[in-house]
Amino acid sequence: MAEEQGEEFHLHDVLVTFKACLSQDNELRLDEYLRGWKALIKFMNSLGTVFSFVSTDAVNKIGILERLRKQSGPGDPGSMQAMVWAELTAKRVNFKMAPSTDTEASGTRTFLRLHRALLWLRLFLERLQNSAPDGRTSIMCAEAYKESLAQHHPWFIQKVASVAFYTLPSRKVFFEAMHAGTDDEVISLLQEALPALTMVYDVAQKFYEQNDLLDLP
Ligand code: 1Q0
Repeated sequence: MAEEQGEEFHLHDVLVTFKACLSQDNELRLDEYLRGWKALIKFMNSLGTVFSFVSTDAVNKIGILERLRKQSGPGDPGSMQAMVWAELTAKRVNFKMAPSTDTEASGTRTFLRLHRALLWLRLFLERLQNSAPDGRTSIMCAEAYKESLAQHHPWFIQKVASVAFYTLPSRKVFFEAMHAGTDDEVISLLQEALPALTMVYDVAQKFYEQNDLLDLP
């Protein structure tokens, strides 16, 4: 379990948390997953207020899942898979309509939103890890977005996001904000973090795909 170190973001926390996300039989532990997201949000907030529209939505979705975790009984294994099965059995998942309030939102569709964002993160970090010292974070971010989240966002959000990307700090500032040492040390930590993140992503993707849940409104 990653202990968050004060208010400061440490790339290492994210690595530890995502590594702890999967049990031996590939059950995805929701508490660890949400803890990983919270560390990422902390990082994003340290980059400035332009991204508050992104973090507000992500924080909201984390909150929905945390509330559901608290409501679950003592016998609940606390995995994403268990949550989805329970909701499907109770017919809590709406396949036709988006929820009009947070309390209506199923954990299944809420998790899917974070899961899609995890693909963005993975594609972005892959680019960052392979980037030259003068690489532009705004371009890396925009490309990763286009290949992932943008495909699920309406035109208006895509426009706002593309403007926000221009305000991203430089690669140098990014690396420093990760608090993981020299550039080489940041890169080797990213090299370690990416497979962990990818495994978590792949387990969820396969599960949602097998159960025909990838297009939930
Ligand atoms: C650091 C740069 C951050 C750039 C983030 C890229 C994503 C931008 C676009 C997001 C716009 C979100 C506005 C709301 C959208 C919702 O409509 C949408 C759908 O929800 P719903 O309920 O209407 O169906 N929500 C989502 O798609 C969820 C989006 C959450 C995005 C969360 C991204 C947070 C990322 C934070 C980590 C940054 C760390 C970077 C490097 C870390 C190094 C380890």
